[in-house]
Amino acid sequence: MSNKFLTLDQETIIALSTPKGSGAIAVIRLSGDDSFEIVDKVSRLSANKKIINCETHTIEHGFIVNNKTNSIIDEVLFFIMRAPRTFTGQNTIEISCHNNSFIIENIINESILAGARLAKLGEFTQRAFLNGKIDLVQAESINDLIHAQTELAVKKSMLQVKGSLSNFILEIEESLLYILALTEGSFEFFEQEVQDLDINNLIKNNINNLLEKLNNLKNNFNVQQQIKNGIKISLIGLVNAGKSTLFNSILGHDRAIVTQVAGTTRDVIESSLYKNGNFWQLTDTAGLRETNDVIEKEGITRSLEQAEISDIILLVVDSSCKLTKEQIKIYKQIIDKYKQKIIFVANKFDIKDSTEILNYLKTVFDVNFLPVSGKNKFGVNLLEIEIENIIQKNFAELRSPFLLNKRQLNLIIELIDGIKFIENNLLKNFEYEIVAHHVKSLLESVLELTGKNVNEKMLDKIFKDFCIGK
Ligand SMILES: Nc1nc2c(ncn2[C@@H]2O[C@H](COP(=O)(O)OP(=O)(O)OP(=O)(O)O)[C@@H](O)[C@H]2O)c(=O)[nH]1
Ligand SMILES: [Mg+2]
Repeated sequence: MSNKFLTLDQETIIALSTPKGSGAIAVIRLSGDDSFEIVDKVSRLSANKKIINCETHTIEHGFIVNNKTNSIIDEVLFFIMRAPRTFTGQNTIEISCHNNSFIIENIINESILAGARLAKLGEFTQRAFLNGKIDLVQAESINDLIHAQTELAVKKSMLQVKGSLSNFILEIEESLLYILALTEGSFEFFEQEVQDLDINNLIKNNINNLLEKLNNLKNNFNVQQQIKNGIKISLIGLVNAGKSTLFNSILGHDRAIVTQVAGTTRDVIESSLYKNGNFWQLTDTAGLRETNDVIEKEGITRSLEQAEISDIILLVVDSSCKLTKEQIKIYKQIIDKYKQKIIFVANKFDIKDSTEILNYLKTVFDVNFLPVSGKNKFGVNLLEIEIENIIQKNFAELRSPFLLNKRQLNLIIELIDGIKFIENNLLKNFEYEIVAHHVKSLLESVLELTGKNVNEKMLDKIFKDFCIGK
């Protein structure tokens, strides 16, 4: 379905579609009714014909020329695609040229002189949406696909581009339409109590099923974010426990400063790495302890914030010496709050490697510690496997073939609240006319998800997240 109610500006747009930087070839894309005429003005085909007369979906060899000086700017290939069988639904040409910033600039400038204009952020995808080639969630998925940080996110975004989330939303839309039909149908049975009760139950069951589906989606959002943006892993522990040493050891280079002075790390240090197709956002933090030092205090506040927002905490304990009561208390506070996402690490195991130490830690904290040495890398491999296992476990729990973004999540939450309101307030009192009214407004929110019901301002906001040339 095309979204004709939104204005689609018909100007021909142009942008570099490949990333700036080194590489042999760059692709410049034009889209719009006049693409062929415009490129004809700035080009000369080897086959001595005009692009406007070429077959659709063919490639032609030729040159881009400077009209003023009549000199050749570059030798290029033209990929000619006629509407509507194109990504944007409009006449499209992709010019494959040599990847040199002067050449690219000249080709774009010449085309602008010939009648094109520079594309805005995400404007190609926006046109694909406005021409009904894709819906809004598919458009957003293209952006997600480009920015996907993990292999799994690539797979999910790809499914989404193909319509997995759109199909889910369609199911929601159908469920709501069914509930609407039931409520509207029930006006007629208003006097007959038995039928009324049956219908009431039927509506209730349908509402419950819908709520379950939506709630699952909402609850999975955290894991979805991990798949999308990578997994936040932070090293938390007392001063001098060896966090920075272990951090460097996992990263494979000396990123954080390590000294024997307690309180060396004063701020959150972030670094990322790819492991088995996953993106780890690793953070080293300031060691925890009681202190009056203002800077250190602020550092510790930040460490605790990291613990809160992390997906996985590596709780690092110096296993070479016994802990004081105070120190145990500090660790226990973290454990009480975040036990589910902690990996317990007995560091400096090279100093005293005995099961006695592990037993001691087990008695104190009632959990098993993984022995490692950040210094000589003993056990670091096993620790990484343990991290990977937790990631896989988290990901396995998420069965949905799509990932939401914040806009979509907010609309899902809106839907959940609206449905709950119907269930708790209206259905009990058999107020079907009001129920119908509310279901209708929920349907509007659903349409907003796929973009069948969005205004231009919102669209601009969504497409602003895209890069130029997309
Ligand atoms: N023997 C041994 N020493 C270690 C190990 N890890 C760290 N150390 C030493 O312990 C001291 C503190 O190490 P850091 O990595 O700076 O400890 P930290 O936890 O980051 O300390 P703060 O930043 O002060 O909180 C340094 O002298 C390190 O060389 C280890 O696995 N074995
Ligand atoms: Mg440190």
